[in-house]
Amino acid sequence: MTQQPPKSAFSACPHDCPSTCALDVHFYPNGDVKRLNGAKDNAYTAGVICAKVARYAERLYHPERLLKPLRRVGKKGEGRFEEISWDTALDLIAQKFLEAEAEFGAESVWPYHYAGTMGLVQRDSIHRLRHAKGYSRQFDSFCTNMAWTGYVAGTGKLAGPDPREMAVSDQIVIWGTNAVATQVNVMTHAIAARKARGAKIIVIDVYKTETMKQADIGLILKPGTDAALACAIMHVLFRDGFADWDYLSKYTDFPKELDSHLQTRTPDWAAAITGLEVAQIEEVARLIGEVKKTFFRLGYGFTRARNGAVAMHAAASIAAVTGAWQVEGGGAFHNNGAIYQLNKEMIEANSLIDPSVRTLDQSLIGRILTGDQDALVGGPPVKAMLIQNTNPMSVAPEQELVRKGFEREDLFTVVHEQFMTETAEMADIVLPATQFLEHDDIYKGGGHQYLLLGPKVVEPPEGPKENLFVLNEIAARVDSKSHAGFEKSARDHIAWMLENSGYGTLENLEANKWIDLQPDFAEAHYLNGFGHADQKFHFKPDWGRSAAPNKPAGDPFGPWQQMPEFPDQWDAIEAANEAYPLRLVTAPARSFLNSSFNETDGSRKKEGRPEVWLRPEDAEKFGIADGAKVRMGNARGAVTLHARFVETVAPGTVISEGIWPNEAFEDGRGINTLTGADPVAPYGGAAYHDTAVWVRVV
Ligand SMILES: Nc1nc2c(c(=O)[nH]1)N[C@H]1C(S)=C(S)[C@@H](COP(=O)(O)OP(=O)(O)OC[C@H]3O[C@@H](n4cnc5c(=O)[nH]c(N)nc54)[C@H](O)[C@@H]3O)O[C@H]1N2
Ligand SMILES: Nc1nc2c(c(=O)[nH]1)N[C@H]1C(S)=C(S)[C@@H](COP(=O)(O)OP(=O)(O)OC[C@H]3O[C@@H](n4cnc5c(=O)[nH]c(N)nc54)[C@H](O)[C@@H]3O)O[C@H]1N2
Ligand code: SF4
Ligand SMILES: [Mo]
Repeated sequence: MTQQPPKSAFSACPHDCPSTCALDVHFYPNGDVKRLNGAKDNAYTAGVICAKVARYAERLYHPERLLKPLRRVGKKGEGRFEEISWDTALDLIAQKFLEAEAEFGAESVWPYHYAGTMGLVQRDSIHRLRHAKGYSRQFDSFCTNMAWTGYVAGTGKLAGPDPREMAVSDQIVIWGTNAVATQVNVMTHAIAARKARGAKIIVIDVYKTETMKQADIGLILKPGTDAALACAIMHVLFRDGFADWDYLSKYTDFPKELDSHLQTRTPDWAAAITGLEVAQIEEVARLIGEVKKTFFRLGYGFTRARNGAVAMHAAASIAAVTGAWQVEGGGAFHNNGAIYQLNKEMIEANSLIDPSVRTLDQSLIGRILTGDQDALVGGPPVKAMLIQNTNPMSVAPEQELVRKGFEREDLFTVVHEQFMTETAEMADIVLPATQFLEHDDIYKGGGHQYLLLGPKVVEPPEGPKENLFVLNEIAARVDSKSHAGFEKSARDHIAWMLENSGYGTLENLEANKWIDLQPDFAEAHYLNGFGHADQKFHFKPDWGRSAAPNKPAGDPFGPWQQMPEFPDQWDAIEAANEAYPLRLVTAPARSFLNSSFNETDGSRKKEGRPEVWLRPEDAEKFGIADGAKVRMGNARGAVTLHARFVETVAPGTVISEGIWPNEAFEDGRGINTLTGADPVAPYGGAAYHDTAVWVRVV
């Protein structure tokens, strides 16, 4: 008798989203996946997930899924491939990697990855191959650098109050995150607080997002001016007696100096910089002063600028002026990365790291592949790549260079993917990958405090293989140093990591689905002191030595010596000028997740077409009509898309939502043609929302 498939199973969302939802997977009687729901018994997910993941069956059973290894037969990027067997593919990859190593050294091979899956086994096993071979290392700079650096500069630690405490707050400030689109569960808890206790929701963004539409108060400021707003808020707090001096003297480093520094950072001063009204700033400052139980939910969006770390630090500082950190439902939360403390030796083989091997910045991939000596850190050219979990031909900045790099005939590129992305199209070998429901993995939350199991719940179609398989098979063929991690299945990896991190057994996690790692109240609210050696919150950060998580060895990046001593507006952004009169923000689209889901019809229909949104009065200056086809460009390149009039965008600002497939643009050039890769001070990162452009009628 064949076994009946289960009606439901549990899993965890693998996508790069702070919510890392706990999922219930529902099946048809034939065992096919029907629908995904949010787990009701998980206190953070609380039964709610986003629409794009709820309809995951569309992605899982997509007719265009990659099912066979492919070898390029046409020219680079032409899209002509022939099917080959896994063995042929793996042997060829090994041969090419060994050739590159023999001729140019192991550093000429660059395993390149990011966060298509956030599963710790399937995402991070690539490091094991890297370290076992001495292949080039990767500095992760797409996403978190400015945000984490700025937050940790203040708190000394990447953790904060229990995010579920939002539900018991009296006021929630959602700053620089479009939570409705990017982490829906923030809204679940914020709305619960509003329903239960009339909590006010304040949203700070550069246009009226879906999140702002749900707010009691929305502040629309010019991009890159958040630190000015934060300073003026703190000015009012000090001026009007809302500063908690008992708290300040016990828990912070230089409160008196901050107070005097802020004397001139008045609401008038900030209004001129931010484009806000003085009265708006005064009102929000007063509310923050009066309501101690204010929860600041600080997102990534407002840090994707060349002054982003300063902006994050300034915003986090507000809670230290009011002492909101002391109360339940108060404080400033960004990410919980520091609470996990996992032993990843078996996955990553960190013991095999040779510190003399160079580290390449993932955002500089365009410069690296086109031979920029600075970007190559003086080492050999990159001759071979293995790419997993990322789509750099779309998501990386400076696309014109990225394209030129991938077009190189002497570059051997392997892309392991679920779909024929624009990066896969540039490959010499394309390998088909499993999706998360088809392999085992374990996930940690960024926006919450759970460690969650995501077990394999369905069989993959014949063909696609998990990342772990590919890495272990390549390792076996390229003379790598031995490491026990190459012998383990995904389940064995999970079990080893759990047991060696003090989190019990896999069987235990299987029975409980997740582990709640929330630190106790005093620790989470820094009542025992902040994470710095002096246990204080730092208003005056040591930017040159800010110990951001994952900071590579070496000097800080960019013009860090010019960073302000105290929270302040820092004029490091790519300012508008005569040639580039508008400032572009490339905000997320609700139905895409970075470039994921932009292959599904459901998501594409919801998003429409690539557009640039701008105020009618800004459009008028350039003779642009609503709906017109326009070119938007700068010194890095230009794209073609359609204009839309939106009254509720900050003046002088244009918004383009979503990382559309390049082919959705008329001339095949995607939005990251316009964004810059220059590393942001003091710890790198790409300033995706900080771009000066012109817009013209075609
Ligand atoms: N639907 C969807 N969900 C996603 C993603 C997605 O692409 N789509 N991406 C995922 C990933 S990888 C991440 S890291 C997270 C990021 O999620 P968020 O923390 O939300 O960050 P961003 O998506 O960069 O941008 C959020 C908001 O910041 C605003 N913003 C831009 N510049 C400024 C500024 O100078 N000041 C202020 N106050 N606001 C500004 C943008 O307009 C946007 O509304 O979301 C994840 N979730
Ligand atoms: N203009 C602009 N650009 C941006 C941003 C922005 O706000 N604006 N945001 C930036 C940010 S925050 C980030 S994090 C980056 C993210 O950029 P990426 O890390 O590239 O994220 P995704 O687009 O989600 O692409 C991940 C790819 O991984 C694949 N994948 C998923 N699971 C697996 C798996 O198990 N195995 C394998 N082999 N492949 C898998 C998916 O099919 C997908 O094509 O983009 C950045 N780019
Ligand atoms: S909200 Fe984020 S974590 Fe939750 S299901 Fe959607 S993409 Fe996944
Ligand atoms: Mo991200």
